[in-house]
Amino acid sequence: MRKLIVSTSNMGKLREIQKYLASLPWQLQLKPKELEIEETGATFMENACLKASLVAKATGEWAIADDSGLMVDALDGAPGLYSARYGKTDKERIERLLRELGETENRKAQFICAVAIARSDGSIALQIEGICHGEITHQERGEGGFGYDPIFYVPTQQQTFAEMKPELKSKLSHRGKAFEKLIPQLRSLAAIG
Ligand code: ITT
Repeated sequence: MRKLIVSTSNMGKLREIQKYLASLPWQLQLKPKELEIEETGATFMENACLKASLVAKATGEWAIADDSGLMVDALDGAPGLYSARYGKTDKERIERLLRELGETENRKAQFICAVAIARSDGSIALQIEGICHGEITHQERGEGGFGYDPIFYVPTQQQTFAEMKPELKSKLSHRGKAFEKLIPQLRSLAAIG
């Protein structure tokens, strides 16, 4: 079975990625801890490609990476590419976002997820993006998920990501949309061997 290194340090992301790829004939392995990749790209996709490519080259195996972030309309797209660097912990990041948004009426936001898969030589084999539209709540709601999930509300479900059953978030989320497109392509790649 071909190995696929998951290039992430985010355990919430890892859990979700493992579920999406569970039925595929790839043996997943977490990237070595000491491999830290600086996210110097100008877009989510550039960062996903960087993370996949450098880990593939360093390990000599195929690698998958996900670069994601929350873009809030009233904050001109912030925190965006800096979503992970917006504070030191999930709690700090959420508090900062709610503070900066204050009582602003326009709460519209999008979660973006860019996924890239690199071959063992670092070249990119697949790249795909998913988007989920929603709104930022006034306070945290729900206990599930990770990251900004307690403040990302999906109007069609009347729930935040953190209030949803994991299966529902998996389907609707930015990551879910990206993997929905990625899985058939990844299946073909695995079949080619
Ligand atoms: P990597 O090692 O994979 O880079 P990271 O946490 O640094 O992990 P990103 O650079 O992609 O990941 O930053 C994304 C930020 O957005 C980070 O704070 C995540 O916790 C958050 N995030 C990403 N996907 C999310 C989701 O589905 N729900 C809530 N928050 C999410």
